Amino acid sequence: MKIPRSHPRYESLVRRERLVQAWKAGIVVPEGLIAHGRGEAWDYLLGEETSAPALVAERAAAAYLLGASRPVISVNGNVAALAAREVVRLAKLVPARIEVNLFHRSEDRVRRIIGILERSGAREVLGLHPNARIPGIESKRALSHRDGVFGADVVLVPLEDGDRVEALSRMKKTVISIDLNPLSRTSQRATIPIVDELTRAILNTSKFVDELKEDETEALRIRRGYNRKGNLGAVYAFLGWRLTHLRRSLARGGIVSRPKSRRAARR
Ligand code: PTJ
Repeated sequence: MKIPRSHPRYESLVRRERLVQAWKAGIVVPEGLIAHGRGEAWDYLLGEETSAPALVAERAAAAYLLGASRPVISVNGNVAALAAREVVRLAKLVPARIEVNLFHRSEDRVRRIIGILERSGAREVLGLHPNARIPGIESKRALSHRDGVFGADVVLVPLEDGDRVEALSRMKKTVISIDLNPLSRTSQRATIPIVDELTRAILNTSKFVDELKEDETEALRIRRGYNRKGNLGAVYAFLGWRLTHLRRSLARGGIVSRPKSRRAARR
């Protein structure tokens, strides 16, 4: 489907269309489309832009990725469909390995997702021949590689399920999550929960990696100073502020939530 650039929700529609195409190509599962809808609903509430607390978490994520001995980025169907190029760029910057781990795993899907990542510039993507299992997980997402998530000290897990985050935390790994739902078990259990939209979160984290790469002292200071409880509390406070703001706009007779793209189109 051709989406007109002038459409007030152009970017959101492009993302949806990408997911639908990826579903047709056997990369995204139908459950991934539902998951995306949930994410979009939270993004509406959060104002469809990166909040200040999310930026703090993204900076901390960059500092932890740079301080890692074996950093790994885990990729699933939705992530490959929406942010393959961005993930590959981040992996090269750190540098980190990429592993495909799927909840609805089939060898065919793993192969297709590796293909997308390779076409985006990735090399030696793991996932096809797992040689380990994350203890305590029943799903196929437990399947992993010793050089990948299983052996990592810092793992970035975008659009994750809470089970694996808990299991990875039990293995004493530093778990960085990206999930727009601040109430999910993933956000509750991750060492560094990033409550932001996937593409924005990866781009911001890459920017911080670029900045901090040359400043090990600052990266260390950020790692020492990061406070997950305080940061997640700030996300809730931001959400509370947003809802109050929306209620006031409504009381004044305004439009309650005006998407950014519409504002941009009017300029
Ligand atoms: O490709 P597979 O087989 O590994 O399956 C992938 C999905 C996403 C289907 C699987 O991991 C899944 O079922 O995930 P959940 O449990 O639905 O969790 C996904 C979380 O990601 C939800 O809390 C959503 O709010 C959030 N989310 C969805 N889209 C985005 C998002 N967060 C940030 N950015 C998004 N674009």
